[in-house]
Amino acid sequence: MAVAAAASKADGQLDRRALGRALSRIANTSVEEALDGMRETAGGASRIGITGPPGAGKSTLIGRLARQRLDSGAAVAVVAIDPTSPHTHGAILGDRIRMDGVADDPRLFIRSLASRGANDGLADNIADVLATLDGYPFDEVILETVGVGQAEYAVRALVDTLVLVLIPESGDQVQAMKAGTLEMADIYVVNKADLPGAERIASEIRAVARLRRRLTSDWEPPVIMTAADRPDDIAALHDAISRHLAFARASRNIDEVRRLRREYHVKSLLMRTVTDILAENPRAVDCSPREAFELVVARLRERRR
Ligand SMILES: Nc1nc2c(ncn2[C@@H]2O[C@H](COP(=O)(O)OP(=O)(O)OP(=O)(O)O)[C@@H](O)[C@H]2O)c(=O)[nH]1
Ligand SMILES: [Mg+2]
Repeated sequence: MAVAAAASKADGQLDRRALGRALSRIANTSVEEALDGMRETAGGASRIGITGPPGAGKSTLIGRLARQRLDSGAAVAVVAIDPTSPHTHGAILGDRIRMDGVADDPRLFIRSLASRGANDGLADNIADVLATLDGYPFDEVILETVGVGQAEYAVRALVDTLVLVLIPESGDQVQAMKAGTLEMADIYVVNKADLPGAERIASEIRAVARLRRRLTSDWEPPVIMTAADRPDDIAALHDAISRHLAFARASRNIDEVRRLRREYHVKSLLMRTVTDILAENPRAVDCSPREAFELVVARLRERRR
């Protein structure tokens, strides 16, 4: 089983203060410093992405899920990317999880990141953060991201199992998403299933899931209806995640996975650098795109000397 196989990691002592310091350093570091401090580690935790529209109940679900995964023996890190665009509902993740009484568990680590800079809805240093976590004895990293659209493409490359959380009001979104993002998820959740309309949206998603099965014929993404206060629902999601992690571990090409993650990492480091260069040279774009491009490339070269 996914969790049992990795359970030995939970025995390793988690140096929370060292990890906290390392993550704070990353938040304030330049790309050059990030590169200098980077070590590639073998292994690394299983990564579970939980994504969906604002206010879908992702944090609440993660709080419940974390409890189950800790109980099954895993040491768990939760990273939540808070969108900078303001929306008012919901407490911050830490508070929500604390309410569930899991935050005191020594095998749980929680960190929120501002979704600064990145053009894909994630945080521009998320790859650095995940690489840092790989150096600590976690069995699993749960990544919460907001969004329906751009963010899913990015997060897909970074996680082993992608859970898409929708709610009964997401009907129009399901229609709009059919072409792309919806097909990327490994597990669908219709959350707030205590509200009316949950069954209708679940059957719409099932139709998409069946289509995907016809295309790939390996994993049939389950559609799970959940309500935060129904423990059986959370258990069903927990089991589906464990099954998918085991499936992914058995079927994926680990070298290819690493290559894709490295590609994402390099691209995000480059994007940060180019963004810095443009910020330092605001007049750089007062010319043709070609001239602006040449200027940025020249500045990039200077930085590497
Ligand atoms: N009816 C109902 N409400 C829920 C359920 N789960 C969460 N909520 C409520 O939905 C609101 C948003 O919950 P969050 O867990 O903060 O949602 P989120 O998706 O993490 O929100 P953002 O991170 O802000 O995008 C809160 O008021 C929750 O109490 C549920 O199963 N049923
Ligand atoms: Mg949240």
